[in-house]
Amino acid sequence: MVNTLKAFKIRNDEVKELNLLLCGQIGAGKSSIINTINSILEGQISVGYQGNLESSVSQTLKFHKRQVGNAKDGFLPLVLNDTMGLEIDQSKGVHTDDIITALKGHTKNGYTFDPKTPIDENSPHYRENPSLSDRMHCLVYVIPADKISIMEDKVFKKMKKVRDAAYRMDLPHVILMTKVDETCTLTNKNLRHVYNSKKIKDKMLECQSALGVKMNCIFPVKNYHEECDINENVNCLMLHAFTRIVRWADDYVDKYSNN
Ligand SMILES: Nc1nc2c(ncn2[C@@H]2O[C@H](COP(=O)(O)OP(=O)(O)OP(=O)(O)O)[C@@H](O)[C@H]2O)c(=O)[nH]1
Ligand SMILES: [Mg+2]
Repeated sequence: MVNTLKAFKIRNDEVKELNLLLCGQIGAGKSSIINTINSILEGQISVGYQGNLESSVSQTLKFHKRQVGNAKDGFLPLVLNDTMGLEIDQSKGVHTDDIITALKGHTKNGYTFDPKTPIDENSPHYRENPSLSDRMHCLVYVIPADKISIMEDKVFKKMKKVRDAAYRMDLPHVILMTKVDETCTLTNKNLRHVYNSKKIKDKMLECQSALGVKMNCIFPVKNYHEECDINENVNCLMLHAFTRIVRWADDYVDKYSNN
C-alpha cells in the first residue's frame, strides 16, 4: 500500500494535488492522523505536531495545509487540510460555515479560524473564484471511538450541516474512527483483532447512524501517539483507509474534470 501511494498519480492532469479535509470534534485526533500518515511514509515516527490530551480548547487554530510525504523522499500529490475542532458551544470551536467555505475552495492556507465570525469575501485569506484544484476532493470526518457515545447532539448537528453541504457538492465523505485502542481491551492488546471486536463494530454502527455514512466508508484506525517505533498493524489499518480515501478523491476529480 505504501508503494501504491508513492506511485500514485492523479488521473485528471488539470489538478496537481488532491485536497482532503479533516473535520471533527476537538481532540478527535485530526492532527495526529496527519502525523501518523507521514510517519508511515517516512518509516519512522514523525513529531511534526504534538497534541495535548488534556486540552479543552482546540490545539489547531489555523487552516493548515500539510503535504503528504517529506522533503527528503519527495512529496506525494496529496494534501491533508487540518482544521480547528468543533465544539458544543455555538461560539466556540470552528464555525461550520468556515468548514463549508473551505470545502468549496475559498479558504487559503494559513487562515486563522474565528469561532464567532466566519471568513468573508474581504478577508485576505478568501479566494474569490476557486477552481477544481482549490476545492476539497474528499471530506474526512474524524470521530473518536471512545467518545462517540457521549458526544453531544450539538456537535453532530454541526457535523450534519457540513455533511449536507458535502452532499450538495457530491463530495465523497468518509469517517476515520480513531482511538480504537482506548475503546476495546482486546484491540488494545492486539490491533489485529479490530475487525473481530463487537465493541468496535458497535461504535462503527453508532457512527453510521449518527451521520448516515455507509459502513464501507467508516474505518477504525489508531494513531501514533505514544510509541517511538513504527508498528505494522497501525500502518496497515491507516493505509487501508487512506488508499481508499485517495482513490475516491481521485474519482471525484476525474468526474468533475473539464476535459
Ligand atoms: N490512544 C490514542 N490517542 C490518540 C489517538 N489519536 C490521537 N490521540 C491523542 O489524542 C489527543 C488529541 O489529538 P489531536 O491529534 O491533537 O486531536 P485534534 O483533533 O487535532 O484536536 P484539536 O486540534 O484540538 O481540535 C493527543 O494527545 C493525541 O496523542 C489514538 O488513535 N489513540
Ligand atoms: Mg488538531
